[in-house]
Amino acid sequence: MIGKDHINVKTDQQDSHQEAHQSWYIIGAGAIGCLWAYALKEAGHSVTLIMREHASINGQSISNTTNNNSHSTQRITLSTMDNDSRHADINTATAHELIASKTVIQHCVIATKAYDANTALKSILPALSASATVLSLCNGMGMHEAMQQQLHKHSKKNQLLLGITSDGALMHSPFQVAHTGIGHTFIGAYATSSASPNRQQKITRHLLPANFYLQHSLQENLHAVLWQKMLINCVINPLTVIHQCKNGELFSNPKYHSEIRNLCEELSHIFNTLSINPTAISSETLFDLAKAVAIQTAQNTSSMLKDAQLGRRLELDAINGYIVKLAQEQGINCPINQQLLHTLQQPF
Ligand code: KPL
Repeated sequence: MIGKDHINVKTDQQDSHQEAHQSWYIIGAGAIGCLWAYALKEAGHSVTLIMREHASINGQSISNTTNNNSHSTQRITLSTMDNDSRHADINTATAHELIASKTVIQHCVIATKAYDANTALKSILPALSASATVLSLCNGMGMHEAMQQQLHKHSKKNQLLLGITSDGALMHSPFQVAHTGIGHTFIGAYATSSASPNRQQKITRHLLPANFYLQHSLQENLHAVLWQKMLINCVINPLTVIHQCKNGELFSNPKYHSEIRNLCEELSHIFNTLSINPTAISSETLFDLAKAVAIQTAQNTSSMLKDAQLGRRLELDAINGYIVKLAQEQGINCPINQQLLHTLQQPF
């Protein structure tokens, strides 16, 4: 059941000032969703995790605690990089409960799998304020346009922001998350909205408090950062599944190098032929970028390998599948990516 303090209607004017206290709603209680829930709560905000009707995480069903105000709560435990254990109690609710209690959502994070992002957004649309800010932390590409369309159909003043993060996070069990790599999150607008550039900048600038635990910065042109992360994911994610190895081993083991180089060659060729960025990327640069990220996250299991280990659907459509789609639309050969897709579509 949702109580009154979830109700949080704000005006545009309030929006443009940094607020000491905001109410944040997060969809996706995976590693990144829980990391952000912890960080926002620690920064003094109220945080509600929006759960599925019969929630389960990594195959484990979730039971909530109901506190005195009859809110459902969950305790998030975060293991920090220096082996400290920190806790944050956060509210939980389903989208139905929020809509039924006439909650108005002004700030929302979507941290689901890429293939769930649009459905997740749809589920909370009736509760979104007409000037809400939605921050997508999803991996991959291809789903943002549909999200933007949905949001703008709801209200032209809604703002879709993307957060491109290199933070490493690992879920040990439901709501028990480890921060396994200190990364950085670049945040910027997906596309220009009907809000004036000034208002848009203010929303983004004042989105997160100065004492926010996770490193982040605003990025005027997110396109280049988004694509760089995407290309790196196209290298590390599928190959760690195929070789069943952690990120670091992919590059520390020389027997994988020629395969990585061939994949980088094809990816950079597609990227440059499509003129995605004004600046081309060489296959050597892509190899070095992917290697740097793999070393930085050496002990991490890539998100795709984790999904494969848990028997979950892989985010192929938003990563290598998206590249294949773009290449095929323009008649560019992409046999290596096609072969990767074919291999990864088989059960592991
Ligand atoms: O984003 C990642 C993922 O696992 O999806 C990388 C960069 C590969 C780090 O694990």
